Amino acid sequence: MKKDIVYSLVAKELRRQKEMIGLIPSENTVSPEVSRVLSSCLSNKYSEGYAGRRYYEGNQVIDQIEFLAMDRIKKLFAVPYVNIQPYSGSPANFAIYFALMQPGDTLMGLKLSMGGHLTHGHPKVTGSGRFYNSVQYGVKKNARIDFAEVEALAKKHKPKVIVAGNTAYPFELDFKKFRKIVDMVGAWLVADISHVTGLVVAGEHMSPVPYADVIMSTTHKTFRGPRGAMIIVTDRGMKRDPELGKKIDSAIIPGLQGGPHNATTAAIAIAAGEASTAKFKKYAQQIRKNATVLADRLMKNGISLVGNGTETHLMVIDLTKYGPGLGTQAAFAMDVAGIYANRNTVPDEQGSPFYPSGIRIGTPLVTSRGMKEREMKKIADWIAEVILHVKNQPLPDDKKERAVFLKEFRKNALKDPVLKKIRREVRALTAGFPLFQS
Ligand code: DSN
Repeated sequence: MKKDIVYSLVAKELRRQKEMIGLIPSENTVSPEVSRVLSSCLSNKYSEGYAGRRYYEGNQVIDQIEFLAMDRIKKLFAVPYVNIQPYSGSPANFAIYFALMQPGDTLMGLKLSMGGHLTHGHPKVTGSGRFYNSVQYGVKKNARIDFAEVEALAKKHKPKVIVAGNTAYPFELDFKKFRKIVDMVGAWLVADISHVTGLVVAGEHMSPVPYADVIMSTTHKTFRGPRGAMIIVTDRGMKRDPELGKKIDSAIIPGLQGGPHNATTAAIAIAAGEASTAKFKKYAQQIRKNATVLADRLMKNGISLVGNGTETHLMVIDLTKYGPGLGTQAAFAMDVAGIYANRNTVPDEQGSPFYPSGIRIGTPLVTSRGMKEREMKKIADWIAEVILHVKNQPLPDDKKERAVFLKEFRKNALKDPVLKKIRREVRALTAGFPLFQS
């Protein structure tokens, strides 16, 4: 029988990941143990309901796995309640809103263009922006959250929920400051720590546990688990509403989802076990060390960063000084050179969300591959070389000209000798750092 082409596509993708340097800060590479349970027989089973109270038979073992995953997460964060069934971060955030708000209630979150997330109330095009009255706060000139604005907006709009969370914010989130404001207006504090969970459990980022009522996190990213999510209710949240855990559970099923993905549940249990080790603590420390070295070296090479650096695993390269919208060309050229990242808006963006002036990069994946400070310096030098190589090719203002320009830019980049040279050097480096490591 002819082999299904899907297998060769998967092999092609594996080769791409192995040969390239992955700097998308929300991506990571899981341990072989997490990978193994993800492709296990657990995918065959339906388990609507919760451990110990299912709508389907045959869940004796699945129940044990779900209890184990929940216990491990509860221990890791020292919290009383967790739901590990959300399919991913976006539905998990929606489930929290579903449990805490009525349509039309006010939701406050960080603007997407300044490092927030679509589900934090991005207006018009998202569910969170359409079903709720969304009020968005921003960052100051130094790229740090403007807490004076958060306080003023909270007092004016009396939100039901304030989200402290981000996807492209390079600094530590100060949950204590959020709590103070939340208490002034009687809102719920929801911490979306998807990006920094691994750092939080390792003590490398302020923990939201003492301050937030509810915490949401995806389970991949710095946590190094499977694609999934969890919702935690803290002691504070349970004290305020002893039914809150049950409300979250009902928001997930029957509110928004059907059966949980049991292979993911098992992989979360494995990842939680891994995250509780001294080895993981070292790993999280190295993620931050690597990010600091990468940031410093980029700036030494003349590359500007939003907020001039990082306190976490990520940073945003600011290309505004080369003219608006260079993010598209620079990210494409980096990809050709063997380094993949994502183009991103910068605060006070002069380009547009689709053609922004920034590139977001981070270190979780390269750290999982065992890369350290020495490699970060090399990577920074390569990124700088690419950016300086394409910096004089800004995007035309005219829409029609833009499409023609980009087509030509991409065609030329694919055969550009400078980018090809870097790609060869990148391939030589990545060969020494296996993709899957325990
Ligand atoms: N897509 C994720 C990220 O890249 O940060 C957030 O959902």
